Amino acid sequence: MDTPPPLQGHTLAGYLATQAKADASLRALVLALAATCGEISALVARGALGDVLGSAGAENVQGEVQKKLDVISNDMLVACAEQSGQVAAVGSEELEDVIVFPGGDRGRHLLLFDPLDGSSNIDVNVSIGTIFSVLPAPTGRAATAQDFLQGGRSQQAAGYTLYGPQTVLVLTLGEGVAGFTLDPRDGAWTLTHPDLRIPRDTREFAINMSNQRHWAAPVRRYIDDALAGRTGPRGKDFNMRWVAAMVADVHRILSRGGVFLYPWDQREPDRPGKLRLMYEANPLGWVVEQAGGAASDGRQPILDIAPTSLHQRVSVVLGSAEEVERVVAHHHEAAA
Ligand code: AFP
Repeated sequence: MDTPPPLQGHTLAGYLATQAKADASLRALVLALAATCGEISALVARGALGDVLGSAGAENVQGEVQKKLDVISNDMLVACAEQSGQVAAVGSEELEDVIVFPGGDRGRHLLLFDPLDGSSNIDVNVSIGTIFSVLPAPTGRAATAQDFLQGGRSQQAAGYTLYGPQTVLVLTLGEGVAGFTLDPRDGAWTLTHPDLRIPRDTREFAINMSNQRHWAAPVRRYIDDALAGRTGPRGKDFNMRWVAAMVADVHRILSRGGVFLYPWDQREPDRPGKLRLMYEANPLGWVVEQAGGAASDGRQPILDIAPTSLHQRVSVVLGSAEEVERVVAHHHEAAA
């Protein structure tokens, strides 16, 4: 029998204690976030029994109809951040403006989150998740909305919880990616995946094919070549998966490889993409890079993008490095 990696079986707190990049403040924040995500997981699991399904009857800043669980989980994460004492201010996909906490010059971190990613899956009992990103807060003064506009490489911690058949927390602190499984009996997180790695090549892609006619030429070319299979230019058959919750598609890619695309399309030419840079692309892009994969907007690494606004959207290609590089090459050739 193989010897298990040394940290397997650690609690989340035990794991954090071994991480040189996590100081006491960051450790306390990650533990607080994990505890709240455990509570969200319990609500998700109760579903109709907990009266948490259905619409909240309002729209968020993105113009999307909010689900009850979007609102509940958003409020829980805001409260978690404030009560942790480690956070100066939060930004959420569900909130138009950032919230600066009273005494917002003391918290060491800024927290960004998508409280419930994949909202359209909630009422049909399909996987959803919470995505978070931690950035450094300014010191000696209160945080402002402008302080959130830091590139993805400034992140101090990032990850997600996936509420699926099991609830898992996937975390990076900038030295690899670790996965923890929640025990719903006692709310404990145990390290079950000490070193998640994405294989460089794959035969699986994830994209919403119903948008095919709207894509730009480089994306069409990539998907056409994959669909041509063994007798086409790629010389191999591809499989396709699409969960409509990025967090679940990314988790599959972390588990067995694959490439995920949500590209720009011509329906709204002025909009760079559908996904949000600060709440989705940056945290998941960093997780993917830390697991040996790549994350790009088709031209440059997601993490190199200098944000200009909190709710900025972006085109996303991420996952197995060879496939991402191929999509990027198609974009560069088309631009030449
Ligand atoms: P919601 O959280 O608003 O449902 O959006 C989920 C998401 O941003 C991302 O998680 C999915 O990959 C993508 O949208 C699905 O989009 P389509 O519904 O256009 O396939």
